[in-house]
Amino acid sequence: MLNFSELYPISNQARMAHSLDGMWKFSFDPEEKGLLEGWQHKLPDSISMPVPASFSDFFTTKEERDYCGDFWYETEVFVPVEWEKQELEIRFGSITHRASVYCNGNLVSEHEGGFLPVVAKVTDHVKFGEMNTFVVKANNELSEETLPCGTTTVLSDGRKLAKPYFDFFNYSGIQRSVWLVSKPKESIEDFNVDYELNGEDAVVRYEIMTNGTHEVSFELLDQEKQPVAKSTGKQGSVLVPGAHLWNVGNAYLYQAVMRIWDGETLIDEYSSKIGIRTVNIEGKEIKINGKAVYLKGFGKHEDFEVIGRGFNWGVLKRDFECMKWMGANCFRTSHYPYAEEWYQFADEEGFLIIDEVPAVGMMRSTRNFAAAGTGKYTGFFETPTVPNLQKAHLQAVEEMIVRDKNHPSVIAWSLFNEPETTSEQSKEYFTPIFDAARALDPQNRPMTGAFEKNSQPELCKCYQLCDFICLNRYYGWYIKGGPELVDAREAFLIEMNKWKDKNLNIPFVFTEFGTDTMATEHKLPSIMWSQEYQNEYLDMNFDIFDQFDFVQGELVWNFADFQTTEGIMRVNGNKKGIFTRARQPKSAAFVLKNRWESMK
Ligand code: GCB
Repeated sequence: MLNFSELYPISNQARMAHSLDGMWKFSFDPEEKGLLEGWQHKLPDSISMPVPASFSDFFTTKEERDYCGDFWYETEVFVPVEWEKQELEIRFGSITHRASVYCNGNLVSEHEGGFLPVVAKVTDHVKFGEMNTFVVKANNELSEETLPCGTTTVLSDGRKLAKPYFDFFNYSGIQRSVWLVSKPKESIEDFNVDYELNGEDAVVRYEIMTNGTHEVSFELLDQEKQPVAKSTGKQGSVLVPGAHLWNVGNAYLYQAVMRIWDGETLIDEYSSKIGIRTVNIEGKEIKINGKAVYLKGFGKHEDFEVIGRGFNWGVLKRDFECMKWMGANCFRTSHYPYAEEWYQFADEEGFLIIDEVPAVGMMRSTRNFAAAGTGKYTGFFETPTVPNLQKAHLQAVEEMIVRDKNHPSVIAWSLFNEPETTSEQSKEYFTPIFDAARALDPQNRPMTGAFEKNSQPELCKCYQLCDFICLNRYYGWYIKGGPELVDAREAFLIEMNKWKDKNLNIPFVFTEFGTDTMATEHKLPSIMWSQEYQNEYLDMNFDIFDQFDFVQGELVWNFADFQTTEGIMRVNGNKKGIFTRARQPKSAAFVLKNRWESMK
């Protein structure tokens, strides 16, 4: 059980959410002297730093861009006297990767994990009617005991360097919005909804968690804000006659309004948009509202020029416009839960999301994505660090599901990306993770994980945990690329036939397939890295997908080019984007658009 509420901040007659986004103060602390010198009270020397944003790409020196270790943020905020009777919280959408939060010098929260909210109760530490100082001590080192996995090395000049076991830049900082939240002492802490469809009608079951004993009410408003159903009690259900369903590409959102009452007096109110829809797996099909849907779309990243992984509504808007233009209906939040605004917008747009926990890099190689293709990797789940890692993994699963469970866009949970899955130890590691996730989701959504090439049907010990299977496959890129494409096709077919022979009778979704492609390169005949090759590779993959009726989705890698660690495998980042990093289409975008539009 989480000891804080993850509800997204809102303002109404009972609550206030005051944005703390803007320019904060910032200091690196390579010598880790901040605490001893009392920086938790106030930063001595500082520079300015925008929030939300990753700090790296603002800088003009490598030392600052690649900084690894402790770093600090500070802001000041006035807290009005009128909030004295309220409960106050500071809420960060995330702090990457770990943080201690101080209010006027007092430690109010410690949090591990860089992609889920950090919430601290600060009522007992704020000064009402005065300015208050909030300080964050953060750290972005990587280890094999925390998610995502990697190591931290020390260079000969004494600087620390993050060595990710994953293929995206280790962007860090306060990368999502920050809010000061004032809410009643007795308040709504969480809620669950789940749905049953009966012909034209729907039953909405609900559960409201509060920290008190007063009467609770639940009301549903339609899109015109007209009441359509009402009930009282912390748990219950309401009937919605002639329900408007939330559908793919055609979203209908109701407003759930929850209130706590003392007789006629309102104590607290929280409202949230919800979409009535069901998700289930039936044989080889993924069904939304009982209708089979083929997933078309992308693996994405939160990644953009200058702001790194910082949340930005403009980037979000452009990405959705590009995805809609292409006829996509789905994306995977590879390889971590995204800022909550992505899910809110997907709810509005009728997009489907496979929500992924930051369990990436569970293979001991800085190039696991490449090593994957060659079979060279060492057992990951056989080291003394595993129990701590599993604890961090379970915590991230809980925080992700509690945060995202009420979004209609979320149709499945991905509990890992490309771990080692062929040992008994991997099965022992993942079984409790899947059990915990299943117990947490009130909507019993399907559970899955993304499997790399070594997770072959005859070797993998973890696909059995999944309700549908996600495959990341690079036949024609990491395996037999360029002139060998014809053999890549054969090898791909051999693997697919082995899966077919298993008769699993469950859906498969390709969650990665793609080629690095330079937007500058054209070549006739094609060559690897040219736009023509990306198209040929895609055509070969489509030909395979279309031969197997259990393939129920294709999420190409990646939506856009993105930043990675430097190295011989990457040209200023991963270039597998269908769009450039500036969100302009490569020619493959037109190939995919044609295919996806014709699949409607
Ligand atoms: C993968 C990883 C992804 C990489 C991709 C690649 O298998 O899951 O994070 O970016 O391959 O392009 O190599």
